[in-house]
Amino acid sequence: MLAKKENEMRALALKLYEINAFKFGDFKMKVGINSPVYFDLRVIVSFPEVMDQVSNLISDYVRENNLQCKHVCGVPYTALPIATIVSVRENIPMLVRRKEAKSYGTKKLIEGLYNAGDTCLIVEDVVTSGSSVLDTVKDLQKEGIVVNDAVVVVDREQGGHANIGKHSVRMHSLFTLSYLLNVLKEAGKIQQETVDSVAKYISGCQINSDGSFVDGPKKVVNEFARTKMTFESRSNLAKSEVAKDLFNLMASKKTNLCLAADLTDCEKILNVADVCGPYICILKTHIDIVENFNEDFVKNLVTLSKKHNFLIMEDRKFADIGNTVSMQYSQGLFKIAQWADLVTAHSISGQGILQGLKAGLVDAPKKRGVFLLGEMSSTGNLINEQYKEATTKLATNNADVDFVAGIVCQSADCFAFPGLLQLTPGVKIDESGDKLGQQYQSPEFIVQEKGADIAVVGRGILEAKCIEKAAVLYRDRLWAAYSDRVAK
Ligand code: 5BU
Repeated sequence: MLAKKENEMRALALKLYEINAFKFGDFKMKVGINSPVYFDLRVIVSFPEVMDQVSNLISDYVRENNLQCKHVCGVPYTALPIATIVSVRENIPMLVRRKEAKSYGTKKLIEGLYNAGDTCLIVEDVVTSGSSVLDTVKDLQKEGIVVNDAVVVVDREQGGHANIGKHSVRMHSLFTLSYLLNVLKEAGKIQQETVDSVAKYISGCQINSDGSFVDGPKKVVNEFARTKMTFESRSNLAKSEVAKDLFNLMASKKTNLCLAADLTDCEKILNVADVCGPYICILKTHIDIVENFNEDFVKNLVTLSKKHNFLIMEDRKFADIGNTVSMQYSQGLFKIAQWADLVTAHSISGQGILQGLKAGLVDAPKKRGVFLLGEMSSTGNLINEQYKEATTKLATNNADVDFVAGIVCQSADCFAFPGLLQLTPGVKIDESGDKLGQQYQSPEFIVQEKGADIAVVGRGILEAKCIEKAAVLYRDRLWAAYSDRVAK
């Protein structure tokens, strides 16, 4: 029985990781310093089986530990649906705490039928300092309701248990952060160094319920700052299989150069691929500018990609509804899904773009991935901060993140998750732009100041007297810039 429960807990822990309910990286926290681990259990509403398991475990916990309560109340908002299921399943009437009192009508903070002196159990998703649980406790207490217990899904072990205990409320947790780290490590999802650096961070960052640090503010090093990590260590955190491969390919081949083979003749593209292949990690195409496209061309390109060990990216910038994208990706003259390891896509149509691309692979399941466009290099482009943020969210927080290998953007602040790659176009040693709005930055600036993991270079190489020499020069300068970045 106990072993069965333990297996259930482990499976759920892995599932939570898989659906991105928690992840490792460099995340801004309410308390002002960045955390290497971030929980976002809001996603579980999209996974009914996970909702069911989480609520079941809470129900079981309440019953098995004989926690007495007349009501159950979820801390708004994430825990509300969980509390609702527990309420219905255990037949315990629910109370709903409003975040703000209504400005009309009854102005009540607590909805539901209760009497002063009633007991209420609190349900919460994640506890850091415990302040959100305590806010709910205070509002219930104002109404004369007694709170003895709070059951939380995850305890980040940063002081919440003690802070809540100081207010005579017992905090129980299904998972502690240490438990989750151990399960992931045993399942081979993360390395011991990840466990150690999170543990170091957590022990140095204990928080009081008012948000201040227990031993005063300390310098806590977050070893998960994306731009400080090596490609090898980031490959462990990638959700996309292609991204994992690409991180390893870059590390072993020592190149973060992507060549934009913007030429209109098949033979010329194949020649460039053969000459520059040894120095690049990706060869990027615009297949719709090719004049003499034929199936042999893509076959030969794939052969060269194997010979020289690079990936092929079709810079198609998909931007339609899922159904159309699915056809554009897999059918028509180009049959992109057949030969391109990676494609680019605008995030404009939302999750449908990812679903559409995935649907395009149904008949030919292959290791494929997408780079979403978070920013552009051209002057006057219309992408704003809000759009950029929404793109990052799409890349990190939905059911299809295993298809997202990275983001095309111009700056390190676009995203924090180290398992994604930043691909940055607009790179040239001679930084003057072109006549049509392209803007260039130097290899060093783009990698060290702008956070690029992979730099896209087109005309900087294609227009050089000797394309091979130019490819070597860009490869060397970009790799040196990356090596310096992670060494600092
Ligand atoms: P260039 O010759 O180095 O300027 O080529 C840059 C390539 O990157 C080219 O294929 C563009 O289509 C592509 N690109 C870009 O330049 N800027 C962007 O923001 C995006 C793609 Br997205």
